[in-house]
Amino acid sequence: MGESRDAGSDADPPDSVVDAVFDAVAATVPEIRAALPGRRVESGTENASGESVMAGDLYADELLGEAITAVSGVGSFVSEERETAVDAGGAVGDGGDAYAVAIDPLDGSSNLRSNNAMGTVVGIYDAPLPATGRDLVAAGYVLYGPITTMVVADESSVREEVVESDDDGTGVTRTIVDADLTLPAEPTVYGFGGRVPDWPDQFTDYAREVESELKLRYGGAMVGDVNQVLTYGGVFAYPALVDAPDGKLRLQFEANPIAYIVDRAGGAASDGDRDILDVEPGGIHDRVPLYVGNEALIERLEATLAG
Ligand code: AHM
Ligand code: MG
Repeated sequence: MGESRDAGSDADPPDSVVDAVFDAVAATVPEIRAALPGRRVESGTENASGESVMAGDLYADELLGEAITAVSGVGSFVSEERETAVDAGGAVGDGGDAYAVAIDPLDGSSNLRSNNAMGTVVGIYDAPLPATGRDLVAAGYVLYGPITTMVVADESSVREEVVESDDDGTGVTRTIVDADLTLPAEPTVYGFGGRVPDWPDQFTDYAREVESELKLRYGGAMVGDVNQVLTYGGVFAYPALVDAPDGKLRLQFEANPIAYIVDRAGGAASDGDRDILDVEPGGIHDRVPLYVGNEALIERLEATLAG
């Protein structure tokens, strides 16, 4: 086990805005976990992407929104579950010294009903949103699995922490279990989203090759599936579909932060044609195909799609 510290304690002030944001996110973990059993149903509303929102999505969004906008140095906050950005005070980008934070509060929330893994995704941008992945200064995710872990990537490192509630219920303790998270050189697993009949032919060709080499591990939550790739090596994709050429996942909240993390861990991420981090966004809720994992597998994917 590595070093541990209490998140958000007054005695241990964060070194930076980035640290403070991840302290705030980690501090919500016990409340989010505790609230989920009663929130496994649809809320009856749709989000900006036209998807049905679960009660758990709304609760996580509310809690994380409050915690993150309270961080000094966060100037703007935007979530997959909100139409528009929240002004949190402080100018972001040129002339300003505040950051914009984008989150997917509960990634893979359709897994709530079946009690499978889910996550929270966080991107911290040094530019107003929508922005490119090159504007990220840090990104991370929480994985609500049998244990709760948080992976945090910034300029200097990618680390994995275990997040546990303190015995007295006053906060959480974060213990670094891997201070230098690196994608294994030898790939082992793959997981691809969408229905096979909806895949374009070139992607089906690629999938046929990959499935003859690697083992299928797909759980239906990007955070869980990418965490398997980071742990065992391999490739995750939510591809372009014949009737949805931009795929399903959102650039600001999902693809950019995951691309940043995997890139920093020694892997690569593509939209099928170029590095995800170079994709120019149109709007906050833009979707993008995502292919992410070991560099050789992503290069082969791009070559196969190019025909
Ligand atoms: P969500 O953020 O609304 O939960 O949607 C994103 C999730 C991803 O976690 C996952 O990769 C994908 O949707 C799975 O979609 P599907 O259920 O269509 O396979
Ligand atoms: Mg999501």
